[in-house]
Amino acid sequence: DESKVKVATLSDIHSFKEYQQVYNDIAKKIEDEDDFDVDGSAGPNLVRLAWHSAGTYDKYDKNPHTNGGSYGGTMRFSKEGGDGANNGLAKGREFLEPLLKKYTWLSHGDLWTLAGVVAIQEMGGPKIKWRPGRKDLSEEYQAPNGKLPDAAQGPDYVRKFFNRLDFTDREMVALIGAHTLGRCHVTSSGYDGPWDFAPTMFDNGFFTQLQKGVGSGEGQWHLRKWDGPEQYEDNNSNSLMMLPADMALVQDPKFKKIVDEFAASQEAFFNEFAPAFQKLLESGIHFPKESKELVFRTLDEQS
Ligand code: ZEM
Repeated sequence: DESKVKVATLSDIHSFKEYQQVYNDIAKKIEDEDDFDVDGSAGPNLVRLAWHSAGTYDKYDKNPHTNGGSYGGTMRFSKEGGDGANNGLAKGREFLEPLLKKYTWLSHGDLWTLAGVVAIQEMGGPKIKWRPGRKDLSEEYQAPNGKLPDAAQGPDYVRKFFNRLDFTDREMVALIGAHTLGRCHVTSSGYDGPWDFAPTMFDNGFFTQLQKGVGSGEGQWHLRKWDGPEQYEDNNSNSLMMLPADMALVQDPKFKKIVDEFAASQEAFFNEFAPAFQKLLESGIHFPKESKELVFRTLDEQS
């Protein structure tokens, strides 16, 4: 049954030093390959890879074959990897492939979640506690398609979606704050553009932009006129974007209060985000009591 399959296996776990070495290799590769995407860094793609590997989890589904989560690294198979929501992530998976060759003991789930942690920390984000022990599962464990969120939806959908993953309002608002990173690619999602002006910096920029809301004044948001999917564009530069599901966070009064708090205080955002991201990456996995939370040093801290 469920409680016996997705268990972090302490016997296969390596030393902190070895995981820090994997961390460093990923961080250096991000630094070296600075033409990965329009904005340079592979970091945003790797954060999205970590999130999509985990965000399939369904707490209401007790069947380990279908209830998703990052444990089994099943996005490597064609059904889950081919879910439209995962368009663009093959690039991140290929980027990480050499690490699997070098560290043959590392599972896909551990690698992809660790890479998300590396990317966030190296781009200036908070320290994320991380635990190893995921194991590759066979293709019978692929999450069904359609388990990742629909960007065209509003507040009720967003709340219900993240309740399925067991998150509170504060946690879900904080998690979506990861849209401070990266951009939408027409070729992947059909949407277009970045959310803030520093897409390779993990800060509270998503909230300071979003807070301005929809309207006609300076710095506010209007619907973009184009033949792509419905998205918002900012009045000042016409170069930033918001998804309908982002705008949901200022349409719902409970969400809006939290957006205001995170826009006013990056520290409040980081304090909420770090444990929520750890929880996301550990969704549906049973960690034995003795499993240690690892906190990695950034490349800067080691130099
Ligand atoms: Zn995203 N996200 N996301 N997200 N996301 C995109 C890109 C990125 C939603 C969504 O539809 C989209 C979370 C939540 C939600 C990142 C991290 C996290 C894109 C653009 C879309 C359409 C993909 C493309 O075209 O390349 C929706 C509807 C969400 C919830 C309601 C959470 C939670 C995240 C992490 C904690 C990141 C980093 C990107 C940028 C990727 C890149 O390649 O630049």
